[in-house]
Amino acid sequence: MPKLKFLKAIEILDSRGNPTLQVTAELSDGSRATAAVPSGASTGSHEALELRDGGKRFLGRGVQQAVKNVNEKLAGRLLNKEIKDLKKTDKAMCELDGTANKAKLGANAILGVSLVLAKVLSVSEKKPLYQFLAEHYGFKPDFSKFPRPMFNVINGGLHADSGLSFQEFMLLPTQKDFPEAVRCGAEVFQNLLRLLKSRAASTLVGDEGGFAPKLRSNEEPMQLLAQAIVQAGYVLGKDMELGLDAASTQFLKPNGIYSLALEGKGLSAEQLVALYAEWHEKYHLHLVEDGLAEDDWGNWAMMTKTLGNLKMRVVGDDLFVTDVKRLKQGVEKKAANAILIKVNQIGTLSQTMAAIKYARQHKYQVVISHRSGETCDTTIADLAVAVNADYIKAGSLSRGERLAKYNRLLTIWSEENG
Ligand code: 2PG
Ligand code: MG
Repeated sequence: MPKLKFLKAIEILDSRGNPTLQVTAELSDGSRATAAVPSGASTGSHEALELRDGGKRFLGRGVQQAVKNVNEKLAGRLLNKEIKDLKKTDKAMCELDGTANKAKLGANAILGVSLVLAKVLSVSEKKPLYQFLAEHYGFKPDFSKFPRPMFNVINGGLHADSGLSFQEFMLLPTQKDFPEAVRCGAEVFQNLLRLLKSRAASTLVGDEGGFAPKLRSNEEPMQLLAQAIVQAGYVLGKDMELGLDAASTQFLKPNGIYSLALEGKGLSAEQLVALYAEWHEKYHLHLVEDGLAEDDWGNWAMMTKTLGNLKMRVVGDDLFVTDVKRLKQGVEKKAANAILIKVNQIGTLSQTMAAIKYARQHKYQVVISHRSGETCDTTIADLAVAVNADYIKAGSLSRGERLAKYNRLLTIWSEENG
């Protein structure tokens, strides 16, 4: 068994120009790999802690302390040790941290090491990362069933200054063939560009590569998507459905009312759920993520009952934060029927896998997701294939850090089905 001979983190920049960690590892057999850590903007308050330096450097967002924690504390614990069981190494890092939310060493520090150790072991075993991950964590991928992409082509909320309360308006192609699904999404994206140009609306993109025009209402993006789909020669409801990440914690007011700024009106949880149901009828809205706020458990059950009856996916992101403990609560309360998985919400790959397994056991659908602050690291594409995820959400069809994930999936597809 190879030993860990080299482990080094440095500070790099993510897609928003904010610092994040890149970690490189080398084993005694010469295998070498590098991984980078993503970062969110609309973060759930129950996520593991992302360690930032504060102070003047990078407006307080530096990660020098997290880098130091990798290079001194985590390297001190792992160097010259055999690396073979990732559950053990992840556990060792969590124990060294000793806090419930990785506050001492930083979830960004721990995740960087967790990811790079998986990558370097896959190199050592001469296996593609997705195959290594599947075997290591006991999944049996079915390569004929690739995750369905969720293309976030109109950006709002904290990801753009479009003024939209809802954060992500997504295209969900129905094609089973992954390259066809990508083509369909890309064609609609290009038609959306034309449509916006014809209306003299802005075609600048937001954090996740979706357009961010200033619109009059939160419904207008749904109308635009429906139109772009027709213009591209596709049929809404047949070739394509729609998805929405409301990220609603961001517009919940202390009085329990969800405030839609563009419309100048506030909605109760029941009214918001009724709106999703209406959009299901009108626009084939198939999936709603964080349709209600992260601690609104009681209303989540009401939402899942209502939308679940329409066969819609009700996805918990900030609600579950990739944490088995919160997911267990969700299963007990029948709060949702799908979970969004983000590796940095929990901070190790092994805990991420545990959440995915628990979700599967309880018939929850699994969505593997990027963060709004990304790098060109493509680990989540391999992860999605390894666990046979139902969906993958990696942003729009522009911006290199988003396309890196879809292009990696196209590569895996061609290796396995080509
Ligand atoms: C989300 C994500 C990713 P962020 O809310 O699902 O799209 O955004 O990374 O800003 O939390
Ligand atoms: Mg979300």
